[in-house]
Amino acid sequence: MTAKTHFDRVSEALDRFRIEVPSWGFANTGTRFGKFVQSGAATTIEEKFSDAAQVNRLTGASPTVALHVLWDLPGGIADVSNIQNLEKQFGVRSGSVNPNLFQDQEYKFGSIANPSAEIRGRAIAHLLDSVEIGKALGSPDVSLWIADGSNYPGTQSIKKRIGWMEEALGITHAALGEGQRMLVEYKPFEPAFYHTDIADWGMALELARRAGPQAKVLVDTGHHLQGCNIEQIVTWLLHVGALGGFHFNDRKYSDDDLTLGSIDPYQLFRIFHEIHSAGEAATKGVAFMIDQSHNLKGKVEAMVQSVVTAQELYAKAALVDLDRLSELQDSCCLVEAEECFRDAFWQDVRPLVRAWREARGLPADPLTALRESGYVDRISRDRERKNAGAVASYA
Ligand code: RM4
Ligand code: MN
Ligand code: MN
Repeated sequence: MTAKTHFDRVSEALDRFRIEVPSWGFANTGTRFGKFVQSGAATTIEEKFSDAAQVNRLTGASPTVALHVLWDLPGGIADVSNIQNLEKQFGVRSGSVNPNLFQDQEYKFGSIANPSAEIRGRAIAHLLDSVEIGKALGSPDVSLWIADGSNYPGTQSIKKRIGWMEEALGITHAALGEGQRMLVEYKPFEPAFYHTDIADWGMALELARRAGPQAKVLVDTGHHLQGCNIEQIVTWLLHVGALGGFHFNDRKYSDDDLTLGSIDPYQLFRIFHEIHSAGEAATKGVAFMIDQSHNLKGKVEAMVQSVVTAQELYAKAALVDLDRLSELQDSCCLVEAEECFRDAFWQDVRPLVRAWREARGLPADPLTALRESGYVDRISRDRERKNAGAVASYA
């Protein structure tokens, strides 16, 4: 393959690559032990939009920002016009709408899987509000993370809770508009530590299936038990037409929400390889989203770094010679096949990505451009006083 071909492949891949940034990735977030407050962290939805727009300006790849209903639209549907004004003001659009069924005191024993019919009803009402918010904003995806579960064996009926979830998701699906989707996320642990009601992709897939054709599965890369082969799950979900999207982040131990590709870039490369090899038609609707919380790194810098890393790994995966790999696999030439695969991973695509950025009128080095823009210094000054009052303690 010539250098020209490599550039073409990288350009083609990057021209279509979009990754959504999470509003909560710009705010003060932390661990369950506390928060390290950053003077530049976003304290309002306006500041979150401003930061998201800055990331998009530098990378050209993140035109949408995911919203968390309770944090970003505390007034519900009444806040939609405010969001629409921010979209106009900052030039980035609303992305997935994320209901919040984990924060309120009433959800101590669950939301849509709570034994109390009254609490389940409130959770369903919030899901329906989120669907309406999505319609009003014109954002296609309502993205559900159900935090329900229990901490001790025998304390809850796993079976009854399945039925309650089926009911709630069916009702939510029935309210979806045309073209609107419902993404079902899974997670094996945390906040509950004995059982999580939607613990893995099998449960998410079955619940999505029963809810209806507009329900798909969302794969959060941090939501698996150690050693899980995530790319195999991705391939299966693509095979059955049920892959809705991703929440990208990296992890070393649990749901660490570290910068994507920071611990195991080869894993993200392998996931992107499955996306590339499935072909454009099969992966058209698959939403790429970042779900990270930067506890120690600067928020905007970390987000730019994440988008850039995702672009690089996506570009690398586009360099796998799929025809040759397929022949080698079929003839069981194991070492040659592995080397063909690894060859793409070990290519330094950064000069090609840089050339692509320049060709598209984008800064050649987004992180340097961010530093030179003075944006982080400015927001750190402007927001310092507001952040000084932020709550940092654990207890
Ligand atoms: C969860 C999950 C959800 C995200 C929340 C903040 O672990 O990943 O997608 O909305 O965190
Ligand atoms: Mn997630
Ligand atoms: Mn998570």
